[in-house]
Amino acid sequence: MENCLRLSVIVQTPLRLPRARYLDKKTTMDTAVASPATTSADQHTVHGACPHDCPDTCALITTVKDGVAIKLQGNPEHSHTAGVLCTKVSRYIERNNHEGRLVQPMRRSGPKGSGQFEPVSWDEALDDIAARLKSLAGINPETIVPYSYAGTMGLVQGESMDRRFFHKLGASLLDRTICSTAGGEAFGFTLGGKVGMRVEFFSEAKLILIWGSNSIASNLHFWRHAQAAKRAGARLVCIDPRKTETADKCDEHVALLPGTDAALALALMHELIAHDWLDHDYIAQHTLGWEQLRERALHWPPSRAALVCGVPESQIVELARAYGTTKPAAIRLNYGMQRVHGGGNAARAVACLPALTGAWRHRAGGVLLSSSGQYPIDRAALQRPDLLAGRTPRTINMVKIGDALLDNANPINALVVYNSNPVAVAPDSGKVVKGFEREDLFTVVLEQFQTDTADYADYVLPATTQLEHWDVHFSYGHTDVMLNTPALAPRGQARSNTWVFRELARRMGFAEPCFSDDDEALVASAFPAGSIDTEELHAKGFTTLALPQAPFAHGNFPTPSGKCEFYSAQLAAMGQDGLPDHVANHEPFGSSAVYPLAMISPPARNFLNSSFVNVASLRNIEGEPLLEIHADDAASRGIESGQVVRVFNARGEHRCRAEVSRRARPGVVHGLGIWWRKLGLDGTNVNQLTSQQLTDIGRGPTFYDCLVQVEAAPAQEAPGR
Ligand SMILES: Nc1nc2c(c(=O)[nH]1)N[C@H]1C(S)=C(S)[C@@H](COP(=O)(O)OP(=O)(O)OC[C@H]3O[C@@H](n4cnc5c(=O)[nH]c(N)nc54)[C@H](O)[C@@H]3O)O[C@H]1N2
Ligand SMILES: Nc1nc2c(c(=O)[nH]1)N[C@H]1C(S)=C(S)[C@@H](COP(=O)(O)OP(=O)(O)OC[C@H]3O[C@@H](n4cnc5c(=O)[nH]c(N)nc54)[C@H](O)[C@@H]3O)O[C@H]1N2
Ligand code: SF4
Ligand SMILES: [Mo]
Repeated sequence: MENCLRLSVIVQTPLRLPRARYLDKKTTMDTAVASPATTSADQHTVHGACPHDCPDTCALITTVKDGVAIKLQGNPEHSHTAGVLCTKVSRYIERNNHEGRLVQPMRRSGPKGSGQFEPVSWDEALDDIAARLKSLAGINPETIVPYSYAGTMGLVQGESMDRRFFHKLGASLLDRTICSTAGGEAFGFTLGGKVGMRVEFFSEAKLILIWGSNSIASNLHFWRHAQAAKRAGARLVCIDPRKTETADKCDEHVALLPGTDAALALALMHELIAHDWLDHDYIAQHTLGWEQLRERALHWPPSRAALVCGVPESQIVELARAYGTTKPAAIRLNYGMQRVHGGGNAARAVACLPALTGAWRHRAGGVLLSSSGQYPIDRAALQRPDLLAGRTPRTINMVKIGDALLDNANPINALVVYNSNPVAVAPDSGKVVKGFEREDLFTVVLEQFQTDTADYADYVLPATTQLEHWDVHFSYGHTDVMLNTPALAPRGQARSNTWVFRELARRMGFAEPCFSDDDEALVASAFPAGSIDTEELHAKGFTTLALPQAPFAHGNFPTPSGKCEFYSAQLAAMGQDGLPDHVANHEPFGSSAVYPLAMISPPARNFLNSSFVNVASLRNIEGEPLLEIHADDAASRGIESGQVVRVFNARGEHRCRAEVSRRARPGVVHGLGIWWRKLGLDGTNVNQLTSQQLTDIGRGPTFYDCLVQVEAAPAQEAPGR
């Protein structure tokens, strides 16, 4: 490994991050390591899959010449990708070759969070980590906590050897709730799972409600189908507090207040009932709880919902007419609308709509939140929960990591972070940072880059990227299985997550044969034999699941009753309302004179959560952390575009640039995310303001249920950049 030799010369003194440049700028790749898709004398292409947390899960083709990636493009043969990648992943080679890539294991050499590290060998790092974990596990393994999310969505690098390791150890379990559990579980209680329309049939719909989704930014390949529908005469309606780039391109924009979607959905039901735009036969045969839901919906005339949602009554009436009278009508729901207290109920209310009108009868009718429940993934084989051997460790909710790290009664003594950047992405960062600062907390971070979280590590272990490791992927926006074959040798001393957990397992003395499975064996075990076309997967890099075109045309919902459950006995048994209802925000708009503005923090188009924030060409497009604010709210505070503002509430304060924007409605401000704290104006990001409160269903985060006040920062305090 010539790279490592060169590095050991370069990296002699303790490192000061993030400013120090600790990597050689020129990237030297070794030879390609895997079977190519096509080959010529010195150049070949390799099939891959985009690993990012995005519904599109694109098929990639990497062209490799002399061991160096020279081109990355979308696979034109994969119909969902259609040869097109988003701006972010078009820059994946830039990200891969980035001078900030971590290429050497490092040990902390200064105070926590100072970003001071010294290089160590893999053996030294792994021996010490294993020894520390062993000694903690000897007292109580539950004091050890894994923290991971969807930095890669891959089944192998995201949820295989890592889970086996922590199961065998008996570590605390992590409730991975930070994104989708409110809506996901709500769909489970209503439709029976993360199931719904096939994305490709949206192109045949005549009405599409794009609900809580900025599709152009975060679901580009769905947007292609919506555009095709529009060209064929469909009407597109965007339901979103923010006038997004997607709303700009729709026929209609319903700019409701955050957290009021259930009220809107119930008012739509009210109108469907009042005008008898109902499919009585479908309701009778394939739904449960119609009489109760009818009763509930009749309490929500549009006039009432208009007050709650902060939109004109006439707009609700018109939307209901369009939904009740246009066939086929499709709803693209996304997770943006469920990051509030009532997110679960809201998703349930929306999930009921297509059964009322019988929209499911047509393949271009229904609703899609996530398609991931349709994959026959063998998670027991990948994750081996049997290694718990009857133990039932406590579960930590990842949303509440701030509180959990500061809980002295139930201490966390070691945290192993991978595929996630919690210091930037978890809510209530003031507490998260305080937790990570604990001198008595042993923190290991597996990362590709020196993130905000890596700054607090005791050991930073350099991770491979998607171009450098094996994986196999499901998708939550389409229904193909995707294979990722490594195109390049790992950069420097970077190693895959699976390699690290295999090595740790060996050092811990875990003797089960499953700890020796290599990555290709893990790929092979992800789907039960015969459930997918493995030959096609390996030949083309993708294979399509065999699924019906209109999944619920004849009912057959995967619920306990086999029907669309308007009324859920399961929820009622949990002490919850069995019917969907409007559940007010934890911090309802208008409830506080001190914090009169509702803040949402949706994704910036050129970042993917906190990934890509360090890629200069993309960061330059986004500029700086921004707060979009309506002209009236700005004027009453004497704020002008470009000015630095203080955004604050009882949890904290964050400074950023104001942009007086037509995208904001009165009363709602948008702090686009998710910036790295250390690249922001004052070393914070929007999560300094968000809370650790949970959703009604699914124990999810409430990032968009957050009241703040905004004021101009005194001129002398405005930091330059
Ligand atoms: N470019 C880019 N793409 C991404 C991501 C990214 O960060 N950047 N994130 C990825 C991830 S992690 C996910 S989970 C998926 C889905 O990602 P989501 O986070 O759901 O992203 P969006 O589709 O942008 O949807 C958020 C939209 O919901 C709106 N919204 C906020 N509050 C409410 C509300 O109360 N009601 C309604 N109706 N709308 C509301 C926001 O203004 C925003 O436009 O996308 C993925 N794709
Ligand atoms: N305010 C606010 N906060 C939010 C949201 C919001 O809308 N507003 N959205 C929330 C949502 S929906 C989500 S999903 C979460 C996302 O939060 P995270 O899942 O933490 O996502 P990222 O910020 O992209 O961080 C993923 C990290 O994994 C690393 N990584 C990628 N691949 C690998 C690998 O193979 N190995 C290892 N070891 N590391 C790898 C990347 O370098 C990156 O730093 O954030 C949530 N936080
Ligand atoms: S981030 Fe999404 S749109 Fe971009 S390449 Fe990956 S899967 Fe495709
Ligand atoms: Mo997410």
